[in-house]
Amino acid sequence: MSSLSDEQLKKEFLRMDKDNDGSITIDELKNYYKPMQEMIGVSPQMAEQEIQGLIKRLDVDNSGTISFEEFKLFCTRR
Ligand SMILES: [Ca+2]
Repeated sequence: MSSLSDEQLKKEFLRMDKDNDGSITIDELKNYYKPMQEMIGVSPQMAEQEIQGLIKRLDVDNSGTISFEEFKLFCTRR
């Protein structure tokens, strides 16, 4: 059971999907996570590594972008 509803997931997804085309690109993901990581004092190199790892896990079909389905799968998987 997931504690996040579809609606919450969608909101989170749309926050990252800056151009609202329904998929998150690597750049969009970076733009979203970099400032957060900088805020908590993660070095740019570490941040880059973490983002790359995240993309690998998120982009199940290796399309280079993250669809809402992929995002949802990632967030609801335990
Ligand atoms: Ca997008």
